[in-house]
Amino acid sequence: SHTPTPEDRFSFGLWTVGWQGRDPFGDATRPALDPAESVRRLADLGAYGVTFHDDDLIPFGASEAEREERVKRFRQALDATGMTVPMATTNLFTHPVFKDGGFTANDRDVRRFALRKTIRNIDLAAELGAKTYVAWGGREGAESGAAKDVRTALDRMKEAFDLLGAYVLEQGYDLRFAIEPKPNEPRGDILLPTIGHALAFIERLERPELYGVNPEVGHEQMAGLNFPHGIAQALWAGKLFHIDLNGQNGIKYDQDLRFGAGDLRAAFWLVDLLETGGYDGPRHFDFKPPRTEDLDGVWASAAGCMRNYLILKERAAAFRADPEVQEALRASRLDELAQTTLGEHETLAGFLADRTAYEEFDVQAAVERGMAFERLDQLAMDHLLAAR
Ligand code: 3MF
Ligand code: MG
Ligand code: MG
Ligand code: MG
Repeated sequence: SHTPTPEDRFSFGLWTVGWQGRDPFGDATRPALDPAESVRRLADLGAYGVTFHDDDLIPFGASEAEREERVKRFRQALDATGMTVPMATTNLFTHPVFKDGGFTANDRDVRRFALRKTIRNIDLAAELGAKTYVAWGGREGAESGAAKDVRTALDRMKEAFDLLGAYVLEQGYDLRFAIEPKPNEPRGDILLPTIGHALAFIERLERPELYGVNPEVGHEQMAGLNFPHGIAQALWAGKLFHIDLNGQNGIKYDQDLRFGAGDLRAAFWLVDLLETGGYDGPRHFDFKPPRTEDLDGVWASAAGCMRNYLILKERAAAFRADPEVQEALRASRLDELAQTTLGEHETLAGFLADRTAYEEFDVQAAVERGMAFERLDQLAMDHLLAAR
């Protein structure tokens, strides 16, 4: 069925449906949404969770009393609908104080403020039952070469994540961090620009097991990268803690289209991978309903994200179940890729002595063997377009 239910584990950021359409060239085209109303509407549409930045829920600089009131209203909406909060995050990019970053701002007092702002929201995230804390370093970067000493900035980034990890352990929270890479926008260049950069950074932290990644479809595609390949490597490393699903048309500004718009074939392979690759986290949408839409359009766009995921899930399952596809996979020797290159008990000495591996290897025969990938990919196309 293409109708979402809570078992599908779809979640949305409050900032997605709540986006008012303000962009670098134009003012808001939609009114602000009450977070409690977003919770109810998303629950009605079949989502199971909502996520938030501290500032989505509690305006920056709000009084203690206002903070309590806002959190109370949000909790009531969660309780009334059964919606969960699987993830939360910190806004370290909107307020002008973060113009040069949060964890890696050149100004030390700004870095200390950013850490305290983050810790404050980690407490709320834990209170609301979140299991993942996302960190997108939107302003951690530069527009010019001498402005940021990147090696030193990475020391400060490591210091920040090590400190946050120590805090979570000390508090006994059941919470892991997911770093969200992005190559650029709003900074000219952002630190930890891709999944690969983030994975390498994590291994330098004091407790790498506490940290994974939250890749976003459009962010990798802005850099011209293959998103399903990036996700496969994150899964392979055991680091896919969370995911931001949306749509993007190639290398250009961060489009945040609804999931399934943009590169549809990448979306097909992504869903195929998520559904068969052992990912059991939320299917989280980080998109922006275009500013042409009124509120009805916002909910249509949100519903479209989930519907497209479920359609692609059905199409990918049909592809995998098709006997002709299974035969085509064998013809392309995917089963052979799954065999180790050396035999189970083969020693290095035995390998070096195997004349068939080199001296007697029939190079020409291997050259002449076609890989049959085109037939395989056409079968995928047929399934994606429901022509089979
Ligand atoms: C920007 C993003 C961010 C992050 C968010 C959660 C505003 O391109 O993708 O959305 O996803 O901060 O960490
Ligand atoms: Mg984004
Ligand atoms: Mg985006
Ligand atoms: Mg995102």
